[in-house]
Order: sequence, then C-alpha cells, then structure tokens
Amino acid sequence: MKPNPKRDPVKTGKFLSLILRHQPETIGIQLDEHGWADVEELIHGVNKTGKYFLDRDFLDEIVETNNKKRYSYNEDKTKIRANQGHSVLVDVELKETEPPEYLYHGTAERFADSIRNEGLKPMSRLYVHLSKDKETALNVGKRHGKPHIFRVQSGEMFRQGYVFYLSVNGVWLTANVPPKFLEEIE
Ligand code: HQG
Repeated sequence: MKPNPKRDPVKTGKFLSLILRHQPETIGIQLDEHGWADVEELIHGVNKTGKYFLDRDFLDEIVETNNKKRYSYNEDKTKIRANQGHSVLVDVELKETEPPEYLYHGTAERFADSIRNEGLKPMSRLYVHLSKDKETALNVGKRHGKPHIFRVQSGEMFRQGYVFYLSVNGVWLTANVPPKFLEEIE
C-alpha cells in the first residue's frame, strides 16, 4: 500500500514546528504564555488546511518518533508545545543549567564574518542555539549552506554571569554570545 502523504510524520512534524514555534495564527489558534497549544484545537486547525490528516494517535506517534524530540505534552495530554526554537514570545520554562566548558555553533560560511564582528545573535528566534558537540553543530550549519563551526567558551561565559538554558530535548540556549567568547576550529 502506498503511504498516505497526509500522514507523513516528518512533513506533518515540520508543519507542527511552524505552528508551535512561529505562526500559530496560520491555523487560527493561539499559544498560551508558556507556549502550550490546546491539542483538540491543534488537531482541528491542522486538518482544516486539507494538507495533513492528524488525530490523537498520529500526534502521539509524531511526538514519540520525532528525531529531535521537538514536542512535549502536558501531564494529561490536553496540551502540546515545542521544546525550543520559538520566534513567538513565550516562556517554555527552560531550565537554567551550568554549561560544559565548550559548546558549538554551526552556521554557514557566509555568516561567519558577520558573526566574528557582532557575535552570535538570536536573529528571528528568542535565543542563540548551541550544540553539545561538533557533529550536531555541523548538521545545524548544513541547513544554511556550506557549514562553518564556532567553538563557544561557554564555561567562561557562565563564570562571568551569562545565563544558559538546556531545553528538555538537549539543546543549549543563551541570549547572545559576544565575539570574544568565539573560537575558530577547523
Ligand atoms: C546566524 C534547528 C549573521 C546563525 C537547529 C544562524 C537548531 C548570524 C542564523 C535550531 C549572526 C539563524 C536553531 C550574526 C547568528 N550575523 N548571522 N551576528 N548571529 N547568525 O535557524 O542556530 O531542526 O534561526 O549562525 O538544529 O541555525 O528546527 O538558527 O545560521 O537547534 O528543531 O543566523 O533550529 O532545530 O538561523 O538553528 P536559525 P540556528 P530544528
């Protein structure tokens, strides 16, 4: 049997990221102050587009199988939110955490000069996203073009009072990284 394109977990997941991080209004829903969407409203709104077919079982499957564990339910599974990556101003109750001595940021080569001059800025998102290892950073960088990786002196930043958060799916976040804490690696 041919797979149903309306039931593609990766494509549907990408659409959920758009709704739960950036543009909930696309399907006429709102996120609350902690980034939660009502599951019933989400299912109804997604199905109204005609492009996807979502129900509770399929949503469960997407939440469980998503390669980066991007979404979480609340305790009674009446609400769902993205764990990180938002551009809309919500407080997803990120946990302030002491970072390792070094974290990594993957970007595209064409942004590298600007980053060397200005440091890392959150651009359209609420935070700068950092990775725990080079491999992950490389994959993040590749999304934008020919990848370039910076090593971030996160331990030193922390000792100087910069705040770091670790999302429940293991992504490191911070408000900005000034140029002096960035190192070049080959
Ligand atoms: C760059 C994905 C010029 C920055 C990933 C990046 C991540 C600057 C781009 C998550 C700059 C923003 C976030 C400056 C930063 N001058 N460019 N001063 N400062 N930039 O997509 O970090 O799959 O908003 O280097 O895996 O690439 O969606 O951020 O290239 O975890 O779950 O501006 O998104 O996760 O791009 O990715 P993005 P990002 P998901």
